[in-house]
Parts: sequence; C-alpha cells; structure tokens
Amino acid sequence: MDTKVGIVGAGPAGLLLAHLLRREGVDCVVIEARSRAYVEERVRAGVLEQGTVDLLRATGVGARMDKEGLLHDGVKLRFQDRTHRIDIKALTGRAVMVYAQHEVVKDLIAANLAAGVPILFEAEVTRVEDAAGERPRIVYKQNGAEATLACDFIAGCDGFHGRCREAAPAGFFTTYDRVYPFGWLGILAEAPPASHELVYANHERGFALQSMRTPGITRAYVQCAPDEDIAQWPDERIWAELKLRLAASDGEGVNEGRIFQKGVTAMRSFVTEPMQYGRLFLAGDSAHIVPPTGAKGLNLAAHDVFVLAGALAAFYRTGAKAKLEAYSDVCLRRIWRAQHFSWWMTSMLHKFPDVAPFDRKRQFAELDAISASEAGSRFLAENYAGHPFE
Ligand code: RFL
Ligand code: PHB
Repeated sequence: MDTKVGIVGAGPAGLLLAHLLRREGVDCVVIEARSRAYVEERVRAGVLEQGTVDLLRATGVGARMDKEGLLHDGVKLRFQDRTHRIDIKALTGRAVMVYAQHEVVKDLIAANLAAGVPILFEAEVTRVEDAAGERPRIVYKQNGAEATLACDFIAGCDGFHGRCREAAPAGFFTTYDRVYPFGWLGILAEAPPASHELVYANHERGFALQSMRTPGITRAYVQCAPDEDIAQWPDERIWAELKLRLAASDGEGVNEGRIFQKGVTAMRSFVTEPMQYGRLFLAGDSAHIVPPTGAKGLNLAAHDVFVLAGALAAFYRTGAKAKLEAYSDVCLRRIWRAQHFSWWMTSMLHKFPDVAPFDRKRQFAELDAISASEAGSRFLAENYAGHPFE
C-alpha cells in the first residue's frame, strides 16, 4: 500500500491533520493501534482555545461543538477563602469552549470516514523505516500480520508513548523535561456543576479544579501523589476533599452526584527539538507534553497540524519546501510559550510537597498580584484563551 502522507495515531493531532489534508486534496492514511470505540471514549481534555474553535468551524467540523459545547467568557481563581474571576472576554475579546476531547475525536473520525480517508484501527505501528530517505515506510501489525505503508512523508501523531520518535538515530533529538511531584485524580459525575465557570483552587490541602462537560455533568480534579492508588479514594473521600478545597465564603460549593469515571494522571513538561527528522514530522503529544493546568495540550496539537497541513499542501501545490523546513521553528515558538504558561499556572496553583512557608506565602502573593492587576489578569487571560493561529 502507499500514500502521500502516512499518519501514525488517531488522536486529535492525527485526525485533524487528515481532515485538513483531505480538504487540500492531499491523500493520506491514518494508522491507529486502538479500536475506534476506544479512541472515541478516551476521557481527556475539555477546553478548546478560540483558535482551535475557529479552525474546527472554518473547516466544517464545528456544528456539533457549536450546538453542544459551552462557551465560557471567564475562569475563576480561588485561594485564601476568596474568588477572583478572570474576565477573559472583557480582557481579550476572546473566549474558550468547553467541549470534550473525545467529542472532537468523534466528529473528526466521522468527517474523515465520510470523505473517504482510510483510518486503519487496531493496527499497531512497530517501526518507521528510512525516515531520512525519499520514500519512508511505516511498518504495522494488523490481524496478526505485518504490513507496510510507503509514503512521501510521515506524520508522527502517536502521542507521548508512540514509536515515531525512535525513527531518528539516538541523540538526534534534544529533549527537555520536568516531572512534577504530584498528579491529578480526575472524576466525571452526574451532577450539575456548582460553578458555571471553571474554578482553579489553591488550597492548604492541595490544588482542586471544578470543570464540566455538559450542564448536567461535572468534571473535577484533586491534586494527589503522581502514583496515587485510586483504590484509596472511595467516592466519599473524593467529595469530602473537593468540598474542602473548593470552599470559599464567596463561592458556590460543590454539587454531588454519581461518579462514573475516575483516573489518575501524572504531570510533566516535555519538549523534543527539532520536530522533524528527514521526512518524519512529529506533532502533538509525540513532540511535547504540558501539565494540564493551562489546558493547552490539545490546542498545541491542533496548532502543530494546522502548520503542518499548510506546509504539506504548499509542497504538493508548488514543490516549495520552505514551509516544511520552517515547521519546527514556527511550532516551537508557540510550544515554548505554552510551556511557560502551563508551568506557571501549575507552579502558582499547586501545593508542592515540603514547600517552605516562604514559598507558600509567595504563591498567594502572586495570586493576589494577578487578581489586583488588570495587566496581570490580562496576561493570564491572553494565554488561557490562546493566541491566534499563525
Ligand atoms: P493522543 O491523544 O495521545 O493520540 C495519540 C494516538 O496515537 C495512538 N498510538 C499509536 N497508533 C499506532 N501505533 C502506535 N505504535 C501508536 N502509539 C500510539 C494512540 O492510541 C492515540 O490514539 O495525542 P495527540 O493526538 O497529540 O493529542 C494530544 C492530546 O490528547 C493531549 O495533549 C490532551 O489531552 C492534553 N490535555 C488537555 N489539553 C487541552 O488542550 N485542554 C485540556 O483541558 C486538557 N486537559 C489533558 C487534559 C490531558 C489529560 N490527561 C489524561 C493526560 C486533562 C487530562 C487529565
Ligand atoms: C477538563 O475539563 O478536563 C479540564 C479543564 C481545564 C484544565 C484541564 C482539564 O486546565
């Protein structure tokens, strides 16, 4: 089998890239290790930046998002028994959309299949061959048999644990990373969110976040150990902790309901440079990870493939390689700004183990400064809503 662009991974990065390439008339094939049902139900992100929303709308996959998603003009910071609302709309003219990542994935799978883009599910890529040559190959296993897809280009959209990065010789990529000494225990519950906007809380017992999926479903997280044993967290303990950490005399409290999903996520920052090796281009989590406090991961993946699709389309139209050669630099500038923002939000809002009293006081002073300063609040709002796609 052969194609122009072989895409490894049917997460948001791979599926959106396929969708954008198909619209440009560039043939591609997507190869995904998991089943369609698995990727369509995988619970992850929930907040789309303005730029991501605009891109989905402009390319014809925004209809269900506009119907079912929740537009948010602000977010709340809660600390030392008070709440400060960041008015994103007033400060930036922009907004964010609460719409689950797996709903975006469903919409993109449906659009790709309807347009005839092949997506091979339950096909695990075992290696990429000759990435630096003219005709690289993706080797994968499906139904117990090995098969090969020859391509002009390969897009490594296979997430943090994917295989594509290994296609470059050892030492080719430089990686930068930081592992945080905590994780998030996340839940989904049948309960209307007590606050209609997201609440990020820095509490003596640790960080907590109240988010949502629909007007009837609360998404919430509590800071925990990175390797937390979920068995130690019966539902009553989760609700008790959320109530304590999200409490404030000017707050809305927490609404309880049946918890139907629980999971623990470790937190890290990670960047691979450059994001290209020969004819292999990395995009999304395969190239970079951010801690979720800034809600940036999915949005960075969308921006990467927006740039990559434009560069590949230009190549097939005119043969010009300049945009492909600039791919890594264009993406990395936004990625590092998002790395800084995600690190900053994470550092400001979590309780670090064994934190010195001085640093705890400094954290609250920082939250106070951001809240009291229009410039400070605007900096947070601009980054949260996201800068326009270049
Ligand atoms: P994905 O989604 O991991 O998809 C990679 C796909 O590649 C497949 N794969 C392979 N396929 C074939 N052969 C192989 N050898 C393969 N190896 C892997 C995998 O099965 C998978 O389908 O990466 P992608 O597309 O780059 O998308 C990135 C996003 O998923 C991620 O950045 C976000 O979920 C991060 N994130 C958030 N991002 C936001 O923008 N806003 C948020 O509010 C937000 N909240 C979050 C988050 C991530 C979280 N977790 C669970 C890490 C909240 C959480 C709790
Ligand atoms: C979510 O709703 O899952 C969510 C929201 C905001 C974040 C991270 C996750 O920063």
